[in-house]
Amino acid sequence: MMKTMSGGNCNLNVPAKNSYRMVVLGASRVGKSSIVSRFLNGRFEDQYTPTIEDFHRKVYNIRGDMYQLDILDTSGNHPFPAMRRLSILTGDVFILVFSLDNRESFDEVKRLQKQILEVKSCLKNKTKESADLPMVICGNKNDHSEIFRKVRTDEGENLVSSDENCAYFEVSAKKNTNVDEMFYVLFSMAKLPHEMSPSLHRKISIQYGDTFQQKSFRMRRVKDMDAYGMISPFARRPSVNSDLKYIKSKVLREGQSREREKCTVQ
Ligand SMILES: Nc1nc2c(ncn2[C@@H]2O[C@H](COP(=O)(O)OP(=O)(O)O)[C@@H](O)[C@H]2O)c(=O)[nH]1
Ligand SMILES: [Mg+2]
Repeated sequence: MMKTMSGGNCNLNVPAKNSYRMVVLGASRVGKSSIVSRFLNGRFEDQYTPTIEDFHRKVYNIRGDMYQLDILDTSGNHPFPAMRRLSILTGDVFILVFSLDNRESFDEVKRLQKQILEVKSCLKNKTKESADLPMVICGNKNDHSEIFRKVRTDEGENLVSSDENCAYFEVSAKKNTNVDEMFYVLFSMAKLPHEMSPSLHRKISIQYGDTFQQKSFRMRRVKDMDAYGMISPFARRPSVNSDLKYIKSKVLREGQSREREKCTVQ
């Protein structure tokens, strides 16, 4: 199955198996949108702009293969619990953010981690321990002086100690500390190409959209890189109906690959 995506005046065909969704969750004002902004365009803004629910899409050409990463930057308020549940259900990889100077935001991350494991293990028909869910817990704002710190490093590390698909990072979106490393580890845990990390691909503008898909695209660009990423400027958050279809197709595909694995083992 191929998904056709319009990017400007170009159409990009990304195989459904190469389409992923990253969901960013956490209390308000902890720096979720700032981390997403670092990921997408390397910028940081001191000004606070409340997020309702932002949706972004990045498309990659990595060694000639097309990948798509959708990013759901949630609000933190979640007036509708069903919508949060839906966001969790559609997520393939998760970033849970708290602020190191805010204890309540850490408690919220603990609740979110529990909820994600419950919801996803139920969907995958697995136990919470074997849910196999790539997740990074991020203590943000580590540029602040240590006297403001309300959460110890070992408390953050404890949240991930029993799960090899879960990692803890202390980052600063403001100073761009540890942000690239965090994405690199998240993509490695999810078995996604590590070139999806911001520093490991060349950023391409939408004007190259038409040629972006071609296998020969890389030959015309710099020789030392063979991974390119482009932000889709017209991405819209899919409807609830599309989300439900997405979940269903993922479950079916995972079921099929489990069946295939069983066949190879037997
Ligand atoms: N000092 C500092 N401030 C940050 C950092 N990340 C975000 N902020 C600020 O915290 C506020 C909330 O950030 P935002 O990304 O909008 O938080 P969100 O509500 O979780 O999306 C903004 O004023 C940001 O400038 C950081 O790493 N260090
Ligand atoms: Mg935000």
